[in-house]
Amino acid sequence: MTTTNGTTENGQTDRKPPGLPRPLPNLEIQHHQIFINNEWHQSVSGRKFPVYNPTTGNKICEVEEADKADVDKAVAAARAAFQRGSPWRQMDASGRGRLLHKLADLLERDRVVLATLESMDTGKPFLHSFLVDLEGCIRTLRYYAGWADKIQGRTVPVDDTFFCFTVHEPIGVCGAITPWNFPLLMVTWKMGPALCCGNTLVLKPAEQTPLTALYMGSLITEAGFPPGVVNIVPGYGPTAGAAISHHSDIDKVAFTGSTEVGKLIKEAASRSNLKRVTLELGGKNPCIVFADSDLELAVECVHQGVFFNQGQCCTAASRVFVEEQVYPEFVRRSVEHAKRRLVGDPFDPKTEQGPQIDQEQFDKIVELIQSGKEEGAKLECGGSPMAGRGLFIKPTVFSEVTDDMRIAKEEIFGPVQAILKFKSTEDVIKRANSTEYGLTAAVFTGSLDKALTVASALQSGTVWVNCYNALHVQAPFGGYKMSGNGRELGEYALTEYTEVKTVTIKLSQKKL
Ligand code: NAD
Ligand code: NW8
Repeated sequence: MTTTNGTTENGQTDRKPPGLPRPLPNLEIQHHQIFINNEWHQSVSGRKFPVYNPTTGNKICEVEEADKADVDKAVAAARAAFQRGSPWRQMDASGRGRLLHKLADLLERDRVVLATLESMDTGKPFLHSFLVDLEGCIRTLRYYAGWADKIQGRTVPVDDTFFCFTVHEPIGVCGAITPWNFPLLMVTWKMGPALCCGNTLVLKPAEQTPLTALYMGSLITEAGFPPGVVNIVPGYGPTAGAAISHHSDIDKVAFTGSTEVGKLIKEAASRSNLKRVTLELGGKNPCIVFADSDLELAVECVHQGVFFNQGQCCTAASRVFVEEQVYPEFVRRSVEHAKRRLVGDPFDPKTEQGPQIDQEQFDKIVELIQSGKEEGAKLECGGSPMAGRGLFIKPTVFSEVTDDMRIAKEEIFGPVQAILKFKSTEDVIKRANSTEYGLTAAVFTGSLDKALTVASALQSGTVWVNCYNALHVQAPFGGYKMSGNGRELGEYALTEYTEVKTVTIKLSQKKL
């Protein structure tokens, strides 16, 4: 097998230049059952659910459908694996790091398989799966592998009749509920920190896209994780997902998805056992383009920012505010970019945009495009599905968008760019902040002063300056306001997967 750097597995240099990775044709689906205790299980109910390829509409396979009874089995396995004295709890911290590195090695080995599966399941271009999603997955696992033996408590100076120290302990059994837009990447954002801190995991992937998470099950076993440390329960949200959020023997749940479901998760946590909750929800992310910016850079970044992953990103650049002097030029160039965007077969290396994930999302996007037309935004290009092509939607640009329009307020999660105009910095800051969301924002300017002023004023978990989607595994990611609670990635994520124990020892003060 050839690796990405153009060497073969035994280290010899390949004769051919590395070139582009190629997807695997006719890939057979090997893993479609429930993964508990490093074994594959059928569902307790005997039910299965279908998984579709959004590009063709064809059924890929059926997957065993987990429900509450299966979640109970998975939680019991995760609890047993977390017991004091278990192999996982006895393992030294560096051992956890070695296992995570081994898992990353296996993802590298099977990178083409996983990228092919991800593209079959989501419709995202294969090269994006390979170069963005899998790259992010591998980096995330390696980064948290490195943390495993560097998680330390402190000694705390209290008065000198005590000795006081803290221990950062794993929380226990962690639930993870992940979305369909970055199926495997979101699994690693939860699995990496959960496992490096010594927790055990019950993971429910999105029902639309469970295949890469299930494949990970086989790699978890192969890497040598003890049984029960990772358990994977494919199934629907209101059944398997709710069983996790309501479970009284799950100590923490991490969720990525819609704000609506995020609220249900927190409510379920409070009604059951007050499990810790981290949420990564949506955004209506403002991008502010000043007249003094490098306009071509801004146009290109914002274009990728809104259209990347078929527009299905929590970070999507969905409100673009452009300063009035450059507004017409920005719109003109953005339309040019959108018209040039290649929509088609995700397995064609030239393709930049595939289909939307499913009929429900497709209908929601088409309805929001319609609302934009009716509310008086100017349709510059696109504005409709690709005729006769199922779930494909043309890259769509609206100009003359105003703050009250639905396309300026609601998360569209589709290939729709809304361009608004602004006059003054004070005005645009207010407008950018007037939303319940606060996930990401971007500023394009040549002025350091403007960049820092706006970055400081925006209520947003991330602010990008002269760049977009610049995610790094070392840097925390998460939302202000209703975009979420807590942070993923970076050192900050470790605090979401540990409890702090304070141990205070009274010194006898006897003369020795
Ligand atoms: P969703 O929130 O319903 O799904 C995300 C995950 O939550 C899935 O695993 C799902 O099975 C699970 N889930 C659903 N209902 C649940 C419940 N009652 N209890 C526990 N878990 C439950 O998202 P969706 O319906 O697939 O998409 C709807 C909208 O959500 C999108 O249009 C988009 O605006 C937003 N979204 C955001 C992200 C993100 O990355 N922040 C990802 C996907 C979708
Ligand atoms: C984790 C993720 C990344 C990474 C690189 C490039 C473009 C878009 C995304 C992205 C570790 C290292 C790198 C992206 C990923 C997820 C979301 C939105 C954008 N991630 N990337 Cl939700």
